[in-house]
Amino acid sequence: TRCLTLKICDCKARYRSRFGSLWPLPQNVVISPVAFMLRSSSFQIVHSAESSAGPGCSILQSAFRRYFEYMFGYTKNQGGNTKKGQDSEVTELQVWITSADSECDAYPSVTSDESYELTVDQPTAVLKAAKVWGALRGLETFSQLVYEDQYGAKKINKTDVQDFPRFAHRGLLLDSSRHFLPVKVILANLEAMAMNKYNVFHWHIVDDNSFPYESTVFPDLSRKGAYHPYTHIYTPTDVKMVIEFARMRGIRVISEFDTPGHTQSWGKGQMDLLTSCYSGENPTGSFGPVNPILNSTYDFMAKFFKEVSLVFPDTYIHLGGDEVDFTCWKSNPDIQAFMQEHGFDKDFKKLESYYIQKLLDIVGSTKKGYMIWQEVFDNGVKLKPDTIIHVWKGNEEQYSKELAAVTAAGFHALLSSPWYLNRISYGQDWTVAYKADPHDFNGTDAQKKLVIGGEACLWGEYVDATNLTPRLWPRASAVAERLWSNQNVTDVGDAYNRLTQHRCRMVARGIPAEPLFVGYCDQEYK
Ligand code: CP6
Repeated sequence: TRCLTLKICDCKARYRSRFGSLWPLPQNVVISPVAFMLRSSSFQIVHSAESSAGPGCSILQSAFRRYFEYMFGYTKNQGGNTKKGQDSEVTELQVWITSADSECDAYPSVTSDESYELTVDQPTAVLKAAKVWGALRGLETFSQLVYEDQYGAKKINKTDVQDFPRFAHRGLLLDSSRHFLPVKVILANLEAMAMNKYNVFHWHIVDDNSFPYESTVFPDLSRKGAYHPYTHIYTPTDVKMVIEFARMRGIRVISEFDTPGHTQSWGKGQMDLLTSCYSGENPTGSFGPVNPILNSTYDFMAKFFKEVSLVFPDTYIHLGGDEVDFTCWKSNPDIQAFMQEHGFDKDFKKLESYYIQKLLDIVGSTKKGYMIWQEVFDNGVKLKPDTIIHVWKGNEEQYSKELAAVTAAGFHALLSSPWYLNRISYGQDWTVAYKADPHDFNGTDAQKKLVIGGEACLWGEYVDATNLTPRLWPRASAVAERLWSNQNVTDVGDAYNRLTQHRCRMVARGIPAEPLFVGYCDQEYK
């Protein structure tokens, strides 16, 4: 009956994968049946003598601490019996950064090397990586290989891993405008992201409903546009904290300031930024998208994005550009006149393109690359060749067509359509996310190479701090494996066995990830 209910296992009642609880599955892994002891009192994570990084590397130093604590807990087994037992024991994990530049003090980027090799043997395990980013991924893998035997003793098997990501961009979108998300919640989810080898936090920080980003150049934006002018804002210190916490985990922070639509909250603190809507000859008192016909709009955007480009160190900014409603623009007589002057006729897509074009030039001059939602590409806006088109609309047939069109035009693409985790349904919908693949479209190898990855999205209309984490995890884990692991990793039954254990591990580490199905965890959430 278990199998009938699940409809996903092959009815041989497999309860464990031969890959243990590894998630996402490494590209190459061989786990031998030979098991070694691992004891907190006699185990340490150290820099290898040959490593280009040492105790001065704070990324590694704090990762060593973090993973030691995940493996052994804060207090458990401390001191204890240090006499060597009969079993062979792993007493050291040596971390060896092989490249002369470890990138310890750098920010991660789309070209960061996240590959690593891990050899678990006794008495020493070795983790080799060119850069710290690979070492971070390898430490997570090492910690996932540790398990408790029937007596509660920590064990790890002799294992070889060679691993690297399938896609360079593995992102997660959180929306802090529809509901304010406390920094604590954001940090907890960055931690969960690291457990799943995600490497991009797409921060959809402002939108129609509120403007929690505290701008130093335009403080009125959050003073008037946030839900609350000082409890529901992200101060410069908060933003720095999020960025540094993410960096320590090899995660980029890409901010999104979505215009010209989705900007109602901007209007409260910035006069004349939004278009006045009209009923016949009279303004109605309500506002539409950013007013694209005023010079003051572009002066504002230049100053604002100059600040944003300095606050967020990532070399990319997401500029939105989705779902622009033309009703208000259509109603406004000044805009009608401007349309005539510029020969746009009644084609408001041309006006939208006019705005975006100018915005892209402004942001381009800050030396940043940009990402935009697919509408901007669909409307034929002229884009810099390094622009990333974010595909979010449609069903499988529609988004695969879009991916084909975007890459045929030579642009980089990022897929989110199948990963709208804000959508919920009864049953095991993680399998739907798991089965989608960014390379499932008709195109040449060159086109496939232009797909840099994907992002899971958790839009915030129905989500705040109370339900965000369980709504996201472990479904976002399914996306993580699709984006990290080899294309041929598609066995849903094996994935189920590993994912139930991975989910319990997240729970044990303090992340309230929801269950996939019936069952229990050895360490339940507390
Ligand atoms: N907000 C913004 C949203 C959405 C988008 N942009 C959205 C659209 C459809 C669904 C979920 C979210 N809430 N700014 C689209 C990119 Cl189902």
